[in-house]
Amino acid sequence: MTALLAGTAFCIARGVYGRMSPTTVESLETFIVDLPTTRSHVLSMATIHRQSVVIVRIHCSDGTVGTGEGTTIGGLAYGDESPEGMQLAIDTYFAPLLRGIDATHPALAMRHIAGAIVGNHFAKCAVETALLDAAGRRTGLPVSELLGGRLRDRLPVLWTLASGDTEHDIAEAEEMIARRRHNAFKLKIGRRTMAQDVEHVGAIKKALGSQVSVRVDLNMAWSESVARRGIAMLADVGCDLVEQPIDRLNRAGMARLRATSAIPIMADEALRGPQDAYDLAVRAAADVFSVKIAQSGGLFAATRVQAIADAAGIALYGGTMLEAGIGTIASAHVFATFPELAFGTELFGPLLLTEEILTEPIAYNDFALVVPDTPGLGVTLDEDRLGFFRRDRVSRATISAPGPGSA
Ligand code: MUC
Ligand code: MG
Repeated sequence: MTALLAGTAFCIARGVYGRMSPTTVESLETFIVDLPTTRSHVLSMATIHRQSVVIVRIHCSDGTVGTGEGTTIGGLAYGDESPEGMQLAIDTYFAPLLRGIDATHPALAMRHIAGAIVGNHFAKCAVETALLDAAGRRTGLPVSELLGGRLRDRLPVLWTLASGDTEHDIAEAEEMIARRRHNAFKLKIGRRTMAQDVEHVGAIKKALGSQVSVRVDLNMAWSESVARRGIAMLADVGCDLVEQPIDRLNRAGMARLRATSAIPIMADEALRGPQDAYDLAVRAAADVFSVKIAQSGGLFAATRVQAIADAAGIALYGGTMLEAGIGTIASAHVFATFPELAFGTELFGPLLLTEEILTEPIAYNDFALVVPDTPGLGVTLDEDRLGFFRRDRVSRATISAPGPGSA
């Protein structure tokens, strides 16, 4: 392992044994891009009007460049890593560990990182994505094939209704159905009283009809006792699934709610990687796992969460942190390897943003996302758009432009 990481490797080249220089990581580049959302997105713990996306680029000695993304929701309102914190962690702690190491073994490189850095799941995911993108571009393989092999080319994608207004949500859903973009909807609730929320869900379900799946996400807003009554009432108005109704640490409570619920309970915030997946499975605390690559600690870790769910008979759903194009496609490559995806995905992040940062937008049609089959992630950033939306654009311009009175 040391030899593999050390910058040279003993290998077979053109049938002759010899020492040759491997491809190494030369440098890492990070910057934050602030992208407005198409409307305010109201969650129980935050209302967002923009997404702040950390872009990571890994430059390798063979000229290959891999790209990753680190994105969260509402600064520090959802998780314990902020965009600014991710950038600082990558620049200060990840970059020195990665510079000069063999870039052709992403899993080994990430093991090296794991040995020196605890937690920081979102930052790890961004770096791992960039390493896998570079490896895919170098070998000519899509990331889904590097992860073990894709089983599907299309992923069903639902839409989240979170405008904060029932009539607006109904109109938005009807438009999505008419455009054949989404035919399942997740409603963000937990801000209002439980009775108001149930009424909101019931009105939307009634307007959309029995063919359309309506689910809810509480983002941990309820106590266990409110959840016990609320889940029963949601089931009565035709809701299909309840996501993370109570605090992520109250796993015994999740198990109690699940034992009596008529509709499936999904774990989201409670699921921060394979160990949580195992514990939730042992406690029978969830019917469904929302797998998120960043929350899991990376793409490889997300596939391990899937394996645990599979062994425990837990259904799967492909979750999002409302990532832009890079994070969304990285997630899509992972979910394309899942044998079972009973509840589809919510990979609509780029569609909630006013700005496209890819040269070719992700293809969405007939209620699904099309997973690219070209090398690496299969998407390319639009440098002009990035240049415009980079957070450091103004400060860089200020620094380089001579000010009034300067010589
Ligand atoms: C979450 O908690 O699931 C996913 C979709 C959405 O609207 O918010 C995210 C976060
Ligand atoms: Mg959720």
